[in-house]
Amino acid sequence: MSLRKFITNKTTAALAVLITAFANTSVFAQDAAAGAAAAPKVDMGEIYKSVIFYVLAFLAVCLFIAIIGKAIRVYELSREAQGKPVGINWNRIHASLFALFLVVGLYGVYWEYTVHGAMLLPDAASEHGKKIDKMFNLTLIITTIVFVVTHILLFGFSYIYKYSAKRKAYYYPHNNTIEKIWTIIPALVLTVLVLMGFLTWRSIFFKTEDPKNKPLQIEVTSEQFKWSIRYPGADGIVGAKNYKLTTATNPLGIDFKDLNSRDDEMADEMVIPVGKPVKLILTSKDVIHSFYMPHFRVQLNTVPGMRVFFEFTPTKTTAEMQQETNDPNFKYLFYCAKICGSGHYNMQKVVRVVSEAEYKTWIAEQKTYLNDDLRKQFNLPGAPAPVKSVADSAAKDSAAVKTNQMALNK
Ligand SMILES: [Cu+2]
Repeated sequence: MSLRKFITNKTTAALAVLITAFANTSVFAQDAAAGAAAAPKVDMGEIYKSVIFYVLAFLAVCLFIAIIGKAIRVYELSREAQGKPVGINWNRIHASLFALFLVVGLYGVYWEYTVHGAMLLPDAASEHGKKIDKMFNLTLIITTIVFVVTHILLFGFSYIYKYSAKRKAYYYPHNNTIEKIWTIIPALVLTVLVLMGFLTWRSIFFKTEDPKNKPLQIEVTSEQFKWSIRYPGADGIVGAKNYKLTTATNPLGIDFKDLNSRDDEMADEMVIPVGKPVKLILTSKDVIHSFYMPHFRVQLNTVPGMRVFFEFTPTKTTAEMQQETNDPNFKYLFYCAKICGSGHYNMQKVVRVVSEAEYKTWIAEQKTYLNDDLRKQFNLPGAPAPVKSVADSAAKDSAAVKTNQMALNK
């Protein structure tokens, strides 16, 4: 059997299988429809949920395309046999598809910018965030211009210079001037962008602390799958921590021997006064997480065994942002932005930016991490009655019981 015949036989066999499959499905559908008329309702929507339906639909589309292809081939072969010129000019069709792709693609760019562009975050709510937005917008403008121009040239040239029997291609292998232009211009633009990015990052990250406007320290500890927030208390300093001190009563491993730790306060949300610098101290208990505050343009990894710092100044209160976004339920949040395990999606906490007065009222209501249990554990003054006396009385009691028993045994 020749190869051609073999392939034809194979194709026929495959077609037979497909046709049988279709016939069976339609019989099945008719059965189902008949059943629906007599018996309780059969949900026809269920058929559209089955994988087999989509597999068959895909095969049907493939079959349809194959049939069209074969028909065109037969048309071309018959023209060839009759000695007529080629019926379909594929060069023209391909060139037109390039032009169509350009128009549809450019509309897609426009659609992305207008529809999805509106879904971008609102203006930055922090001082340094404005600088980041400026860099982002500048990069986006430059890359968009380059993208649009290069694609018009790419697809436009493919259309304009499609094959034509009347034209002879000009052999043009090399041009130094063009090489120089398309090497030097992108190099210059990229150098400027990288340098600007570097300087912007340096101005955000490396700041000298203003002694007159000391930042509010807030420590955030990540763990699977929650955040713990620690405020510094009246001394303004978040105290020391040691992972070896971690217990059920002291989950953050705070070292209460350090005087700075004793007044540290716990909070269920992050409340910060507007217009005041905040210094975040970020750390992790287990794996690497990523502390992410999108509205403030803050994102840093939290790394176990390391303390990472970041200083920023919020510029808009939650209330102002609610007005600006026209959403009375608007809340700032911070999230985990690194897939850290099964409960990752749930790692978020509310951030409230309030006036200085509101902040003072709120912070006065927060409880300290140091409690009676921890006072006892660290032998600190103010602990409830020492453990010793309780143990003593228990020992006395058991001694008394023993004496009684001995007396009874006699
Ligand atoms: Cu996570």
